[in-house]
Amino acid sequence: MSDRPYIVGNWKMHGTRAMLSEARAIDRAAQRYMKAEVAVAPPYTLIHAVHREAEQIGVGAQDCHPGADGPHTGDISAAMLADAGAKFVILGHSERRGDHRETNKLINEKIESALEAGLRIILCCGESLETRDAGEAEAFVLKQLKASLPKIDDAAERLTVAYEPIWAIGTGRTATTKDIAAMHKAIRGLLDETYGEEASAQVRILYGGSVNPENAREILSTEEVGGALVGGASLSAESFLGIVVAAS
Ligand code: G2H
Repeated sequence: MSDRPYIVGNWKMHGTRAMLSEARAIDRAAQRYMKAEVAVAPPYTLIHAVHREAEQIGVGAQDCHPGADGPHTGDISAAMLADAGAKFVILGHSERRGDHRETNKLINEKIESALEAGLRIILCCGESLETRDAGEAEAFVLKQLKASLPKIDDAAERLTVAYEPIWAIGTGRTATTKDIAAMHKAIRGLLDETYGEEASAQVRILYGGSVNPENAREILSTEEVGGALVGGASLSAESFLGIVVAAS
C-alpha cells in the first residue's frame, strides 16, 4: 500500500462546467501537498474535461454498468470511463445501494468489469443507524464486503475500501475515532483473510461521512485510516484543500 493518505472528492450529482475552475484550483494546489494522493470523482459529464485539466490529481467515476458495450440505454461501461480518462471508479456507495437497489452481487460484477477495463476500485460499505444500534454494524459491513470483494488475481493492488456509516453521510455527524478504528480493524482482518497479509497491506481503507477541514486531522490520524472519501466538503476547492492540508 502507498503510505500516502488518499483523499478523494466524491462530487455526487453536483457540477456543471463552472466547477472546472474548482478542479483546476485543486489540481494546482495539490502539487504543493504531495504527501497526500488526491483525486476527484465528478459526474460522468465532467470526467473528460476534468481529466484534461488535471496534471496532479486522479480522476474517477462514481459508478459503471457491470457489462461491456451493449443495448443498455443510458448506461456507461467501465471501458467508456477509462476512455474518458477515468483511472478509478467508486462502487457500492450507499446512495446507489439505496436509490438503485444495488445488491452485493451486482456490485461484485461491476468491480470485476471495472478491473477488466484497467480501472482502480473504491468499494464502499457501511451500516445504517438501526443496524449500529442493534449492535450488528461489524457483522453487517463484513457481510457486505465478503459478498462483493473481487476474487481475481492482483485485485488487492487496485482496490481501496471506503467505510462510510450511512448515518454519518451528509448529516454533519461523524463516527467516533474509536468506532472508526474498530471497524477499520475488522475490515483489515477480512482483507488479510481474503488476500493474505502481504496483498492486504496494499489496500487502503478510507473513512467517509461528513469529513471536513475541522475534523479531518483527527480522523486521518486514527489507526488504519488510509485517507478520506469526501462528499459535501469536496465541492469547493477551499474546503477540499483544507482536508488535503490536514492529511499532509
Ligand atoms: C459519504 C461522503 C462521500 P459526505 O457519502 O462519499 O459524503 O462527506 O457529504 O458525507
